[in-house]
Amino acid sequence: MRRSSDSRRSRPSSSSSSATSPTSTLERLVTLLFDPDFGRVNLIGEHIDYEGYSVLPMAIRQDTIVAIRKRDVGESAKLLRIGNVNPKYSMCTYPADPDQEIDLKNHKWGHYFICGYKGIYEFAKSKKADVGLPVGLDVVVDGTVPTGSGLSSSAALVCSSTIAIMAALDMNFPKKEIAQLTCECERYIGTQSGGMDQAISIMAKTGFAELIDFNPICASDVQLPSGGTFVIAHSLAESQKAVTAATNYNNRVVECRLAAIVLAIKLGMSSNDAVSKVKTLSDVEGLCVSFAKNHRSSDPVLAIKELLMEEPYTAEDIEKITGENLTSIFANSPSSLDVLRAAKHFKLFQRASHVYCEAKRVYAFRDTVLSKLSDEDKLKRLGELMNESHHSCSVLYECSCPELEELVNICRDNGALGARLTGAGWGGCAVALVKENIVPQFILNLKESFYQSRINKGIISKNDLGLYVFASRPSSGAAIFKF
Ligand code: NG1
Ligand code: MG
Repeated sequence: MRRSSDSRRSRPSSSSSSATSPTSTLERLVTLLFDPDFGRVNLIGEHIDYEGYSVLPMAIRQDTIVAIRKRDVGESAKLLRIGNVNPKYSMCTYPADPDQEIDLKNHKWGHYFICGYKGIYEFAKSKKADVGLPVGLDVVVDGTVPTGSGLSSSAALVCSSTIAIMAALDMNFPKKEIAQLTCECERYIGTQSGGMDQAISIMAKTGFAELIDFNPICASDVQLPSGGTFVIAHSLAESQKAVTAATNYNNRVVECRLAAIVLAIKLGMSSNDAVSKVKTLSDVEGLCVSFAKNHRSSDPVLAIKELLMEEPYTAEDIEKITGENLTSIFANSPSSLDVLRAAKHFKLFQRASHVYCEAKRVYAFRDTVLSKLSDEDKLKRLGELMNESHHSCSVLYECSCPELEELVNICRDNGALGARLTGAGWGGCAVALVKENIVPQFILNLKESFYQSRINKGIISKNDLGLYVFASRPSSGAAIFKF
């Protein structure tokens, strides 16, 4: 787990820094460019961004910083050298070649930088921007977003790397375009992510949560009711998404695609069209209107109740419906083929139920915030929606874990209005909505009921507790500081 939060808090100020002062390599690098990018906590809307549905996250104060400088002469001009202030992450070296392949079988933390590096060159090429020949880059990364915690440390690193490279190469693109490009380039790591983390990392504003829509990416400010605070607590189970993708994250993306294809066929689309055109469950929602002719509602949840079976589907079951082998449906996606190799069956009904209901909860959350209810009643309703979201993640999407279940229950037992896992799940953090006036006591209770036994077992140190449980206000998104 991470070192103490204060270990890198003495950043040099712009006035005291100078590229020529006789400082250590790190300090000299840091004087060139600061680029903090913030972690995020998702308040509601889990595992639906990659299905095209809106989500509602906010940025948190924990951040990732990338310091960067160009090297355009000698041998260094051929290399990307990526160091980390945290000794747990050893130096990574790559060729200064935007066309390099990322070695997915050999996962390294520096690969996230390369996602941004490849992404920015590709984007610049598509915009016909003149970037000149590749140059070497010296990079140092530091950060306080806990890794594998569902707080989007990966996206914070990809986004801050991308922006740092963009600035080092004297390029500048609008925020919406950077949000889109970072969402796409994180997929080089092999996870089939949606765009939530990158969008909020780039577009967050202090004081607001954001409703993020996709296709195209768009963020609308959501002012949360007063009197409530979000407390984030780590379950101490680390979720290594890039390593477990085939059975966890990417597995769910594949299941959703299969659910969407099967549903489209059941709703009357030809199998050829369904296989070639339907990518997400949101693509199928419109077809439910024709289903509605014989039913009272075009609600996709009613359609799946009638058209999908609750028992898990085998590959053969699905192939009978589609008339095509699953391996040929996913032939262009090596990470999906990994999923097919690892999966025994596919829970199409459960995954689709989660996605459609969770998508509605996001709007119910936003509508509650905008409603005429008193702040107290708003908070109560938001808490209920968070609890419903957690239940769905846990039971239908099966992305919780015993540690998260324990933590969420402890949050509720100690007065949270609502509590849920946040981020991909399978470990990582929970977020609880807590009345402001009980926050200090609430955190103390969590320390006693959840963390003390882990401190006793030596899993974490008492001094680091503040890293694992904290209250957070909505913070701002990424920024560039040039020196
Ligand atoms: P985390 O757990 O923060 O990596 C992931 C995805 C999101 C979203 C959530 C689940 C990435 C970079 N992020 O978040 O896009 O799908 O899971 O809602 O893959
Ligand atoms: Mg991540």
